[in-house]
Amino acid sequence: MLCFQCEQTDRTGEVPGCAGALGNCGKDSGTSDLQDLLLYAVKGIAQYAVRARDLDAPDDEAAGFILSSVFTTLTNVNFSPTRFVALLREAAAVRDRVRARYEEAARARGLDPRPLSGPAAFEPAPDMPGLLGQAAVARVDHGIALVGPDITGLRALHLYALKGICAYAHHAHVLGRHSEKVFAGVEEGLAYLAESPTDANELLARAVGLGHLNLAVMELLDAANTGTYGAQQPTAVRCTPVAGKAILVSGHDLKDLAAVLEQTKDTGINVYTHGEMLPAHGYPLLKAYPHLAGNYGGAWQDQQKDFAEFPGPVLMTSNCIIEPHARYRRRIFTAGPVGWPGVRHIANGDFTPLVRAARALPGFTEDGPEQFITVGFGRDAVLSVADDVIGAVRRGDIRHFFLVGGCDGPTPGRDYYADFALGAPRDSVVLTLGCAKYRFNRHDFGEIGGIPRLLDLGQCNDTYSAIAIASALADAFGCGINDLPLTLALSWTEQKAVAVLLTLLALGVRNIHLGPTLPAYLTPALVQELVDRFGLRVVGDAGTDVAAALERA
Ligand code: SF4
Ligand code: SF3
Repeated sequence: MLCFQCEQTDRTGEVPGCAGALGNCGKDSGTSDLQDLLLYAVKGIAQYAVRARDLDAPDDEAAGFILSSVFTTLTNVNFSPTRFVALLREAAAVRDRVRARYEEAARARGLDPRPLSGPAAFEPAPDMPGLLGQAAVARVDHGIALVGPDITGLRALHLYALKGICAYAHHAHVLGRHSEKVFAGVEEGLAYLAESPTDANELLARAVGLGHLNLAVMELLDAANTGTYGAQQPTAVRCTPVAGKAILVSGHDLKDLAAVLEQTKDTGINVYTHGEMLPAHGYPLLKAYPHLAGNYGGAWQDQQKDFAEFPGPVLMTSNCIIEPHARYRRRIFTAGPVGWPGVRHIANGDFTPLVRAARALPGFTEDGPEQFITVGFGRDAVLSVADDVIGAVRRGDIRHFFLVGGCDGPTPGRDYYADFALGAPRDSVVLTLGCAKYRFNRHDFGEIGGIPRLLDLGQCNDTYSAIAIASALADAFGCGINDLPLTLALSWTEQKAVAVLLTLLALGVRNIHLGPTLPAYLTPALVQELVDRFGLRVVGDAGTDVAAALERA
């Protein structure tokens, strides 16, 4: 096992990365190797898929499989080795189908179809020892002795950006939104990695290209969410319980939440959101369910305490899951890409077992004190008051915008983001998204001329809103995004944040404060490159960074 894909990775050894029997997230070595092998198999599908698509014989079902199976390998998504063995077998079958399509399309055009080598020729071993024996070739540092750490790091940057892109694209796909451009881009990116590229300049240029691809995906996801559930509206969300039976839904998947709400209609069971599900309360078609009762707990790293204390069943619809404690192991369920050994998985959208568990569990016996947080400042809501915002900037009432968001996590140094947001001057507005906001979203930031000083744009999945808002402000002021009085402080944990970072870099956004540490797979030379080209900076002292941002503006 070697895994260095997330911010929690082990940095105590000479070479960074989780390499023992267990990663810092709880992923065991066998599961990690199976994940690597699945990615290898998926690269093999992509090799044929690119060729089939070039011959006008795309297999969009295979593309959907690529999205969902890559999603399972993100940090804190799936820890179940049996799921990976099944996915490996399915990947081989999907590859065979795509290969047959390619061969048929080639012959139909009088071409001679060539069998491909590398991942495209991978055949999973029949048993677990055999599969684990195959994993060496799929390791993320495979070939490092030949190509060195810089190329290995750039390949990793690619792979992890593609993981983020696949996760976001999967969320759009389950809501019925996909595009040929996105499918083709994902397939091309994976097929490129299958060739073990060695050109650093090309790898860097392609990394920026993945940023553009992710922008297209974020736009697709925005259209999927708003097209299905309406545009987010500012909404006060109760963050204390009400008496009654209860279900807690965590992760990012709005469709699963909608299904749970529908299947608990008129049952008397209340549904609460946890972690990244909080922004769901802002969507008109979701908040229309009166039993969407409120938000419970904090960000994902608090789940062992939150879930243990919650008096009902819990559903994890996407990242981030951590090892369920005995206190709630029998009442937590997974759905979609998520898995944990021994935890009940609901694959078909029928949440009857969850509802049954809610009926059998006590629920809340009394109401908590009334407390609210406000969410729902998606692009439509913010841009509907754009004239007020622009006027406030012109009058000097708003001096600066800070976007403080991204992932939260258990590693030290993340108080930086709360200090940064809370340290922003009274004449500035703080935009936030992702789960990092739980460190400061219960604080009363007040208003500037009726405009709330804290605007929650939504999940990390709602990055398109942030980009649309920044672009609209830049247009209004007749300048570029970098010329706006806007500073970004990004917190990262997993691979979706890497995709978002590349999108921002692809858009030319400079001087992003990234932390709490930089990705371990980026060598000092690669970091220097990003600093030189994009002004990327690692977070320092929050007060100093806020002051420096104001100085630069
Ligand atoms: Fe380590 Fe992160 Fe990989 Fe888990 S996902 S094994 S914590 S690098
Ligand atoms: Fe959070 Fe996992 Fe990334 Fe969606 S829930 S931001 S870390």
